[in-house]
Amino acid sequence: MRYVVAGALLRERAGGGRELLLAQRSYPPEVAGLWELPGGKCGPGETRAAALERELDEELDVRVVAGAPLTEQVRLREDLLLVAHWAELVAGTPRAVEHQDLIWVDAAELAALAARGALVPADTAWLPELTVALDVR
Ligand code: 9L3
Ligand code: MG
Repeated sequence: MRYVVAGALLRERAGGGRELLLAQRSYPPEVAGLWELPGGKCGPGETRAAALERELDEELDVRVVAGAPLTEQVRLREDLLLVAHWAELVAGTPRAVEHQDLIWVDAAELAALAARGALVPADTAWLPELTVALDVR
């Protein structure tokens, strides 16, 4: 089994509450313009944590430490499983190196994006877990 690992980065929003980083895909055409948790494929022999830390360095130019996995996993293909981990930002400010754009969303903004079909379909599996994390106060 090969893995694609995506990162859930949370931060405190000024004025209260939490927000989640979403990245807007620029390829392939089926999902270009849709928002995802950033990440990518694990290399051969690479741990999922190491792959996530490398991918977010490449895609966002930040240093992160991968934390616990989210519960939901999504079968993308017979041999490809999409997983997500919480990630802690340790250095840098995310910038869109490979994506069209980045946004930080609260629970209501995440729900609004989902309602208009603006999320990468596979990533909607994490909506319940992400919403709970964003709603904690
Ligand atoms: N994918 C889906 N949701 C995500 C990520 C990071 C990736 N949050 C899918 C899109 C591609 C495949 O996984 O089909 C590999 O991702 P990438 O290496 O193109 O980012
Ligand atoms: Mg990627």
